[in-house]
Amino acid sequence: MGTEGSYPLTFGASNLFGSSAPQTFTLNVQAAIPKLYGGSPSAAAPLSVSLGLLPAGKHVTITFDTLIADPLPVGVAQVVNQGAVSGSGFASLLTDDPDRPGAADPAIMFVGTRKMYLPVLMYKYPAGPPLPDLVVENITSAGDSVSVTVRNDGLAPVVAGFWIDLYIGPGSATVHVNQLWSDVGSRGVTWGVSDSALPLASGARLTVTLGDSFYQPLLSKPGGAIAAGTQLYAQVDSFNPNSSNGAVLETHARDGGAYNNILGPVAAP
Ligand SMILES: [Ca+2]
Ligand SMILES: [Ca+2]
Repeated sequence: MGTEGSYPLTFGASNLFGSSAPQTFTLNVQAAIPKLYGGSPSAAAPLSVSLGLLPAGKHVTITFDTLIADPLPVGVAQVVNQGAVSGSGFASLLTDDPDRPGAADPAIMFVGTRKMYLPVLMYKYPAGPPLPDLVVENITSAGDSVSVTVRNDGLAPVVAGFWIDLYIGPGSATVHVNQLWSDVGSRGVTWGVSDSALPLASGARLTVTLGDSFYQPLLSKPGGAIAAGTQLYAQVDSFNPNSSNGAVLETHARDGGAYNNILGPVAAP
């Protein structure tokens, strides 16, 4: 399954210079440089696009077809880029992704490879055999470091890899699987828990931390220090594009119990 292809990246820019005369702007975009797991970075030449004369208060949206020339590293699922708009008489401004909250977000394009990171397992158990049951035990933060501890409350070990999402000050609570931090807010952290932590035995805990071996920098935007009182949520087994069970079939999914994979809101200290 290749990830080469052409993807749209959309930038927005507004002339917010009030009643001043129309001005000429230029959008400058650097080619994104994928770099993960020691892969060699490569980049196309930066782009500079004249936006022409933009009257005060007018908005322009520019969509690029982004060509991904080489397969993305396993685990990389988004292309992130941000332009800068320059003109005369002001410092360059960052572009905004119009589809995301905030006024100066980088454009993020999910390219559908996240599902490649973990094996997709098909379960066809009849009711009965013991299953795992993942829960989030706690979220701890201090300054710009943050950790999430998960626990297996089920009677069987977790043998498949799974995702953990941390939501930092989301616009709304996360309530179900496949609702990732980037779906409800602009700051968050993703971990991909894989082989070195498995199996996770019945009763066992696992703590993941910003920057550890499970941390997914290209799927994360922690955004620096977490202010006191910021609402934090975490979801374990948060993602599987092919199943509402996540990557791990748990007791509540099979037997119809309440979904217990989300902790929050927890106020940052
Ligand atoms: Ca669970
Ligand atoms: Ca699950």
